[in-house]
Amino acid sequence: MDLESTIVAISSAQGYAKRAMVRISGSKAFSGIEKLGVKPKFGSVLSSKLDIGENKLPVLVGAFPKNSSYTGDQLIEIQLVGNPILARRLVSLCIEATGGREATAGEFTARAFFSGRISLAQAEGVSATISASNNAELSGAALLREGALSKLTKPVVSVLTRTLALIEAGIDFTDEEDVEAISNSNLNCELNSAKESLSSIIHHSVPMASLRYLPKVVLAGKPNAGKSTLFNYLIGKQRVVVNKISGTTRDAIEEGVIFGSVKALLVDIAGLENKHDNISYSSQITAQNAIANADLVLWCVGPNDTAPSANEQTIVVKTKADLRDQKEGAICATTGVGIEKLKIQIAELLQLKTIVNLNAIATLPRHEELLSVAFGGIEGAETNSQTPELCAACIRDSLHALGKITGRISPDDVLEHVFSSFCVGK
Ligand SMILES: Nc1nc2c(ncn2[C@@H]2O[C@H](COP(=O)(O)OP(=O)(O)OP(=O)(O)O)[C@@H](O)[C@H]2O)c(=O)[nH]1
Ligand SMILES: [Mg+2]
Repeated sequence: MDLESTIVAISSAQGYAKRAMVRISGSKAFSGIEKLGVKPKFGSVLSSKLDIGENKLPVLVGAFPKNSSYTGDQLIEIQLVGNPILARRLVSLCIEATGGREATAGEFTARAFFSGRISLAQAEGVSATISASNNAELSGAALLREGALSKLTKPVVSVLTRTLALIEAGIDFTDEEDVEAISNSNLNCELNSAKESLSSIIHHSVPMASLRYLPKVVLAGKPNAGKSTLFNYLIGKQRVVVNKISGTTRDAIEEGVIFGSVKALLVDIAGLENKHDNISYSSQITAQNAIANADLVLWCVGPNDTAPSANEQTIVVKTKADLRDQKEGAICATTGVGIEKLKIQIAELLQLKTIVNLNAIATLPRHEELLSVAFGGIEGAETNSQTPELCAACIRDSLHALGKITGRISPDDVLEHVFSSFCVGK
């Protein structure tokens, strides 16, 4: 991995936006920006103008000195108007001025790791934060960024390192029969304590991917109950056909919606009925499957339908308030009456269902594999506790795997694998 070149990239999201950001990191970052006519001060943000093509554009330039920047090297952040063509032109100008090159995916964070600013697990937390799609994922990513996994595995590493040192000392002193570096019972006790700690970490961890799961909210009820009208209202566009003829919806249609702070998949399905022709039969099966897989059912009840009882999986929604004598607690999806209250009710129920155990540690597939290898190493050491050389080799395997979590023992290919999942500019 080339750590010498000065690197440049657009660090803001792709496409048009209010603002865009271009970042430069490396030893030529300051001299480069000065060549473009801007004289930034360390640790401050300067308002200036840059000649990017035809016009002088107002920009904000933040300058972070070596050792106190994100990357650990000189870092310049230029904010400009969010036009992607101008941002690309600025990248080219900066590359020319610094003699650098365009950054590859995750290279800014990779530099932060190589300069010792962050551990590998923390770098992975940065990537997870960028791609988080809900609160649960954000909390998981925050724990990764704070290095929770590295902190938790640290005591296990100390026990194993100490035990390994004693076993190795024992091997060195094999000639001196009265010297016993570690007794068999102490060895087993240390290995058991390391195993229990690691088992507890594994037990309390949840795969990051499982936090990405979007709860399914299904609109069910009799035909013509007003499900599709409510679906369109909740997603904010005319996505599905609405008609007074009952049996209009045949397929299950899904759209992403945010209820409060929970992102969910809203599903519109066919009205439930006892028809036996071929098409109805398939759409009834589709509808029943959707209900069976729902995290929450919004059971829509028209003015003439009978209401099922509500439970923690079902909210009974009385539709078409305008056509009812008793309007109390009913919604109207053509005018929006009562829907804000319904959304709050949905959000509260979803929040309960998607609650994350704050003590749980979010792990990426790489961590799961390494934790399992480390655990296997300790088990191997226990099995071979009577044979010091084999026992030591197993402990070394375990330590090696734990070291890879924080990145202390990391070959280049692992690092490239980790940072390639980042976006360019981060
Ligand atoms: N007056 C009034 N009409 C409504 C309301 N909501 C829906 N409708 C009408 O009721 C009819 C059926 O609405 P849909 O949303 O298609 O009902 P659905 O439950 O999806 O029906 P299926 O797809 O056949 O199961 C349409 O003519 C809607 O315009 C409402 O709140 N008030
Ligand atoms: Mg419908």
